[in-house]
Amino acid sequence: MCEQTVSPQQGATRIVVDPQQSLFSNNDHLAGHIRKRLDTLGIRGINLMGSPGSGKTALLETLIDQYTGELSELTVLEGDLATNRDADRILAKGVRAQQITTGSACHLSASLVAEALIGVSLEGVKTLFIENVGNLVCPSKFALGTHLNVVAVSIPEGDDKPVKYPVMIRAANIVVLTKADLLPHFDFNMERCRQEIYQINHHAQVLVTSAKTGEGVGELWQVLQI
Ligand SMILES: Nc1nc2c(ncn2[C@@H]2O[C@H](COP(=O)(O)OP(=O)(O)OP(=O)(O)O)[C@@H](O)[C@H]2O)c(=O)[nH]1
Ligand SMILES: [Mg+2]
Repeated sequence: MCEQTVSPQQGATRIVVDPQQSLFSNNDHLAGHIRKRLDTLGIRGINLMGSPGSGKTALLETLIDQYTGELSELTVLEGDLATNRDADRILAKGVRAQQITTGSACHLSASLVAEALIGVSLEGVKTLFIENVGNLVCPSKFALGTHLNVVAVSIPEGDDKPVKYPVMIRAANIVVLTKADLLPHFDFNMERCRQEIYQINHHAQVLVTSAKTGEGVGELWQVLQI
């Protein structure tokens, strides 16, 4: 919130800025520019979020494996606090990738994405994936200019994670329940989990995938391309 006051004696204007509100509005403004650029180029931007280790990079690797078009149509920005490991995994699949290392920040921001995009050729690209920093709260607050928010929740994390971290579920267009091959080893109540996601966000689509077996990944591609 930005409050403006005028002192009658001095005619001075005092502007009081709420730093958090200002941070979000600056971020939203820049995200709007990124969105316009993606729209102009005909690129679909996807912000992939989820806890550390929920299987985001593995899901991207499997999406790449199952992509039926040219790999040059895909580009990935990888967000992590440290290391280029996730970008290296994507590059090893033959897809352009750029790592963004945030140092201590627990989420990506529109400015980090805009900066990373300076170094990336978007020619011929149809889909831009942005893997956010592993975190089930903070990334949901920062728009990146993408068209879809995809949230990965893995079976081993437990079926209560959506209801315990509703802020992220509220931001999701698609919730992907990952590591389905591990279902036999965990007490994961799929039906209750789906219902709780629906209660938090009845617009979110819920898909179940496994990067190990490839289950559900073709269906995810269909939903991403609509
Ligand atoms: N069994 C099984 N293991 C998986 C699956 N997907 C990912 N894993 C394993 O889960 C671990 C984490 O996977 P990543 O893809 O690195 O997870 P991430 O969400 O990208 O992790 P961060 O980038 O560190 O947040 C690795 O040991 C993967 O092999 C899956 O579908 N099935
Ligand atoms: Mg990763």
